[in-house]
Parts: sequence; C-alpha cells; structure tokens
Amino acid sequence: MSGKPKLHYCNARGRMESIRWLLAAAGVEFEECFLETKDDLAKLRTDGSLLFQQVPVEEIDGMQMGQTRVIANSIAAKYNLYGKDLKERALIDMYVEGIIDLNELLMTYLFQPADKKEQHLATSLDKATNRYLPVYEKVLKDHGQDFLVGNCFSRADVQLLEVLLTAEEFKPDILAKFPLLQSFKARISNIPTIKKFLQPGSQRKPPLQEKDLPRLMQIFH
Ligand code: GSN
Repeated sequence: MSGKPKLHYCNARGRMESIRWLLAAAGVEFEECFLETKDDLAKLRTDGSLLFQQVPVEEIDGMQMGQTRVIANSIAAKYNLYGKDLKERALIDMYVEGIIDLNELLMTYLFQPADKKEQHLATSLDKATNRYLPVYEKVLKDHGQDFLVGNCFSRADVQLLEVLLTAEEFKPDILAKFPLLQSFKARISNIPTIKKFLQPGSQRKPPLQEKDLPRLMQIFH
C-alpha cells in the first residue's frame, strides 16, 4: 500500500483546494481519487468512509479523516506549518479564518442566482479591498518580516497566497494598493515547493467555470 495520502473529492477546487495547497507546500506527494458521479459518492458512503456522509476526506496514516478544517490543521501540525507556540498558533488561526471567509465569498460567486451575481461580486471585492487585504498588508508592515507569523513560513502564508491569486482571477489589479502583499506574493510564489505547484501540470485545479456546475451538481444534489 502506498504511503501517500489519498484525497477523495471531485476534480475541482472547492473545499479540497487548500488541502492540495498545504500538502504541495509541505512537499508531500499525494494521490487523488475523483468522484465523477452520484454513485461514486454513494459507494464511499456505503463503505463507511465518510463520518458525516460528506467529502473532503483524506486517507492518511490508516485513517479516513474528514472535515476540511481538521484535515488542514493536521497537515499544518504534521509538517511544521503551525507556529512554535500557542500564541503563534492563535495568530495563524485568526489569519486563516479571515482567509477562509474571503475565499468563501469568492468561491460562492458562481453559485448565486443570475440576478444576484453582480451584486455578490461587487460586495465580495469591496470586502476584499476594504476589510481583508488591509489586515494582511498591515501585519506585514507592522513587523517588517517576510512571513505573516513568527518570521517563519506557515500555513497562513500558503493560504494567503492561495486567496490572493483567487482574488486576482476576479480582479487582476486587486493588489494595486497593497505593495507589501505584492512582494509577499512574489516571495511566497518563489518557494520551491510552491513554485512547482504553480507550474502547469501540477495538481492545482483551474478556476471553476459556469460550464462545470452541472457536472458537480449531479454528484452532490
Ligand atoms: O468542511 C467540511 O468538510 C464539512 N463541514 C462540510 C463538507 C461538505 O459540505 N461537503 C459537500 C461537498 S463539498 N461542497 O460543498 C458534501 O459532501 N455534500 C454532500 C452532502 O450530503 O452534504
């Protein structure tokens, strides 16, 4: 049996993408098992692999680990991406929760009804620019270090880069007013494991498009 973690999810970013990012950043090879149909999901449920009948699930160290945040936390802890003490961990958690909130706003855009999409996007980009990104810019400015927490590479850096790139897909100049986030983006993108993940052919998934929705909806609904 392979010692590599195995990720069960559909072939799309969704809730699994940050887990892919964290494993890749840690330099961990992983396998993916894509759900293509409702029957694939039903089979995992029948196998007893899904605690709450939901994915993501990661097969790791002989267990089936569910719940996105739990999987991400355990990767961060296992690969030393989670700070050196409780205070650093709390800071990392606070920054990551903000990132998750922003990511959720951006990721739910395509799922809005047609007449609500424009407003949803405007609100999301306004919050990105005026609520979330200023926080990370200020953190970097105040301590003057290369990484968000403890002058050391952590999951907060990985997940911030992920959401910065997602936000740029919606608004390419969204970092215009944030010079430190621009240099942060360049610096973290250049870390060898991340550089590799950003190259074509990696397990990073492309942005979701309208045409992908029916394929995904038939699995989960
Ligand atoms: O974060 C988590 O892993 C859980 N708290 C939620 C997982 C979840 O909602 N999974 C969805 C697919 S991913 N997209 O939203 C799921 O398995 N839906 C099927 C169902 O029956 O809930």
